Amino acid sequence: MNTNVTSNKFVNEWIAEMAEMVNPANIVLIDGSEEQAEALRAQALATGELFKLNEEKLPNCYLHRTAVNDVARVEDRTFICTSKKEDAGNINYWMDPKECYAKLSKLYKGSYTGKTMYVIPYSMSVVGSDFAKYGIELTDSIYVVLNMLIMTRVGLNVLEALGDKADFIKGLHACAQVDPENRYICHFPEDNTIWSVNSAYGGNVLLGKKCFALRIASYLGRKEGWMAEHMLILGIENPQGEVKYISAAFPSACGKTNLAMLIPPALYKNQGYKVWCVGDDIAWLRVGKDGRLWAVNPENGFFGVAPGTNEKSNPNALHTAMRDTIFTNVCHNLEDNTVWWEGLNNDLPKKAIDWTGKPWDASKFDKKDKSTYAAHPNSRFTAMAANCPCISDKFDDPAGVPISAIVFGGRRAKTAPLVYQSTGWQNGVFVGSIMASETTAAAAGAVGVVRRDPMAMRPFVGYDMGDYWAHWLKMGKAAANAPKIFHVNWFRTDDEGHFIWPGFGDNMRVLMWILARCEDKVDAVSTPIGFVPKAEDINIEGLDISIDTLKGLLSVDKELWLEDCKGIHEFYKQVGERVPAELYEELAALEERLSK
Ligand code: GTP
Ligand code: SPV
Ligand code: MN
Repeated sequence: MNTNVTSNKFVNEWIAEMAEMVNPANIVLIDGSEEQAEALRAQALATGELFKLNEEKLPNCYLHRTAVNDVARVEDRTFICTSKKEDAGNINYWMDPKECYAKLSKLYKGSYTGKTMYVIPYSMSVVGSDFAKYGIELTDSIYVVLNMLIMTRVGLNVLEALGDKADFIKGLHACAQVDPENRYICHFPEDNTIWSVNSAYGGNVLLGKKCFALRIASYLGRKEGWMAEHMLILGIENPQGEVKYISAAFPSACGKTNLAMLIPPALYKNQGYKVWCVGDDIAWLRVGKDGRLWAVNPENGFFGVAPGTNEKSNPNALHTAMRDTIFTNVCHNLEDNTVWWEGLNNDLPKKAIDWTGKPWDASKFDKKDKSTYAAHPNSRFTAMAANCPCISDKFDDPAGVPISAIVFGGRRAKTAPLVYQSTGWQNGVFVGSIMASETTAAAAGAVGVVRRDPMAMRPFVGYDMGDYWAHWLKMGKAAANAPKIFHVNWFRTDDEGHFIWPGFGDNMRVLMWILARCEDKVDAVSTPIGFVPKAEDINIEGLDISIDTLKGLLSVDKELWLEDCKGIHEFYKQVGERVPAELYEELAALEERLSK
């Protein structure tokens, strides 16, 4: 078999080595052309890997179902394989690289027999830009190829840009038996290598995304002096046409895609405000010559949560996903060969197939019982950024956008107020390090349990968490005009468990306060945790909530916070010896202010 599929000898040698292990029937280089993609789609339709949806209503859209046991990232099967265990740290799962290669080699052995090896050359960020990093993913899955074609920049120009260098991330994926007991997502940051086996789902197998653009990239960023973060990027344009950019880190399924594409409430829209989406999941940030942090979205598409997406909550995402989209694990509406999910609308399809492939009985649907749902709670759409009605004109700008504010946030039923501002970079890093959130369906395991998720990066830091915080502190010193750091919580609930804040588009009201703070246009109340808005400075015109409700949302309960501090101590202890002293100082100072 000819393994010389490129003109780069390092790439070819690696392909030959991997091919010898997995034993493909043939090797196909993905060139990024529409003809090749169309032929692959036809093949996937013939085998039932994809279903073609209604061409009139959903042009060029497809449905895919994964195995029932393969519907989310698997954090306890995700490993960082550094030669020294302490470099992966206490929060990551670690395996010795040699042992891991040996173990996984057995699982890969012969796994492509009778199948094609697809070679996907892709770039994270604009090809040839300062931010760009290149990867090659080998996979036996057409679904993975078609998703990567949407999510990353794929094509022969990537190989041209790579030239004869060995500077690329080597990704090997095999579906194998999709066996959950032998599922492994392993990262070898010292070797620029990712090995994924026995899964065919999203974040486990689209190796450019979490594996490369966060875990490997965070490792590289520390080494090279930049940052890879689990952040959306959006621009707010004022009526004078000036755009200010905000990046925000929320844990998985906590509202990044929604915030990134928000529609301004009438009160702002009527004045001429506009919101532009640069990215919905990942940001790479570098210090610019002006001392500001400049960010790009290294991806080329959105892998968004379907449930809850509707004409009211996120019309931009819905419109983005109306063409050229691959839907995964949503409900197949047989009435008109379209798709449906919980929270799309109230028209439960009468004739439908649920996400597991079985006929769905709408009469048994019970909102309180997830087992009656038609779509999986972590069902997703893979859609092109270029199809997004509010995509920023800076999306393809190789320089990225300058960030005015960094926003952290999570799902907290009680403790965290609607918004607060840190007192400076170091305190802001502390605020990020103590983030906590209720777990969601985006990862396998229990849902709704509060856990620490610093910077929304707990599952995605490719090295020791303490070192990661130290890197954040260092970046603040390197950036003379670093962004201001804030924290938000859209998810406070009342005694019946209902969300108090309306959320979605109305979150812009909070972003406007954040920008006003960045421009020193509004003052604030100093509290033990940081600066909180005066209630009258959050515009609630046209909303159904009173100023007293808003005051409640902004309140800081010292007892709850002191209780939370215990959890922070525990977490810092777990992170271990490399927690920077500055963060312990911040924690002690916080406790002192709370106890006064
Ligand atoms: P990942 O792609 O997993 O990283 O998720 P994400 O952070 O992009 O989350 P996404 O925007 O897809 O939102 C996840 C869920 O949270 C959806 O079901 C949304 O409907 C819901 N959600 C998003 N924003 C808000 C909000 O402001 N308020 C409330 N109550 N729910 C929200
Ligand atoms: C997340 O879980 O944060 C996602 C989806 O964005 S996945 O690509 O599966 O990681
Ligand atoms: Mn994400």
